[in-house]
Amino acid sequence: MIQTNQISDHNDALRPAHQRKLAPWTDAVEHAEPIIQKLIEFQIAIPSWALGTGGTRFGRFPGGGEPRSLEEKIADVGLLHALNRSSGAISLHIPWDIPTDPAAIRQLAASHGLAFDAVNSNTFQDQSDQTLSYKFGSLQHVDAGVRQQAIDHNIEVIRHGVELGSKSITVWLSDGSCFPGQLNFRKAFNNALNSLGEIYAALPSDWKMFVEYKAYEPNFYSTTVGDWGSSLLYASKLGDKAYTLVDLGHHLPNANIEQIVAILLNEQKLGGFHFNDSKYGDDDLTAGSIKPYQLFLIFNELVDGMDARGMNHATDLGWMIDASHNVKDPLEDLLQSVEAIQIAYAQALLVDRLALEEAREANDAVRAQEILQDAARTDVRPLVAEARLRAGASLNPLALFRAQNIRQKLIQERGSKTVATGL
Ligand SMILES: [Mn+2]
Repeated sequence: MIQTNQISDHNDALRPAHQRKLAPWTDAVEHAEPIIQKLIEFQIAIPSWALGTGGTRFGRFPGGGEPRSLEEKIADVGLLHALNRSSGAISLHIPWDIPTDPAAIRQLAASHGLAFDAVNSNTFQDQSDQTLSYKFGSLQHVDAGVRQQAIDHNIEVIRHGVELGSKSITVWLSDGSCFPGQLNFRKAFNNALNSLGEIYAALPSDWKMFVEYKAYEPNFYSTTVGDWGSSLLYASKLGDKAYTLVDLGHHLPNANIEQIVAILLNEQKLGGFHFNDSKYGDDDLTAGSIKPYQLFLIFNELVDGMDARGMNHATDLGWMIDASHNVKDPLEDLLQSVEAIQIAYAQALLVDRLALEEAREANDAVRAQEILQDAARTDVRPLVAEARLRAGASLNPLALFRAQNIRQKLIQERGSKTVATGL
């Protein structure tokens, strides 16, 4: 939908202003170049369910032109990637996105320069053709038959992922309880662990399993994988291919997520990341829209912890957005999220780590704060834009999206009443 010449025309018009903003950085080329290169390499996967308007239990207000099929979801992510060259992967959700012709789907994704990120299983709702219900849980369920059905589903998800070239499965369980006394916590834990063990045994040798935790919702009294401690426990018991996945919205208020990240990296058990932002809970808001300083502090620990282990920032962890909210155009929201993530990452790369360590060794809390905030208050947007320019993307993806009336075109093509599958 976006042609190369549209991007280059757009960039030509913006280039003089961009060069002026970039000029201060060209004096610090040694500083800027490695950051630009890392930004070019850094790709953030887009989940298939973020392409439609989200909703709440009170209602949903779709904006029109939503993708009606897996092919159209891939086209939407391809469009994002053409605009920013930083969204080069899509994460599918089974059964919402079952590929009927995997070879064709792979080819379509490749034509947009997209890879397949983690596949996601779904045992938090019942499908119409399903024999047993997940009302009271899935992998933790008191009934072995329900557990087996959930295990079989997860293994089927792995099989779909293999066909697409995916290398990981994310298991998020809504399992838990709503009322005190409802659940035997120890039995639920052991049932979930045994079920996860059967799924783990079906992993191909080069695959990873991400165990995602969430504090509450849809269960409101207990969640069987409710925090990073229980996720780490499951992942540790399962084996080397199992990792904890951190979703920013899945914590209780004021949790110190940057500290969690640091410890998980130290234990070599951080596998993947779901970006979003929130004010109250799992709000699914645009990354960086509420707490950009927290996002920076998290990236500061990510960079520090990955560097301490000699990890490749771009490839050694799974990076994904997980958000689906109610009022914005989903594609515009995703462009904003990707840019917010890139900004936080670039700022974290600016941190003077030697000076920070010296300040820590001297118990100089004032100096340590100055070092962090010096990086966090630096406007790195020219670097992010330069990375886009060099990668063949748009200098200002959001402006180009609007200038090309892309949403209006999608509505013309797909209709104003379309609902993305799964939502
Ligand atoms: Mn998530």
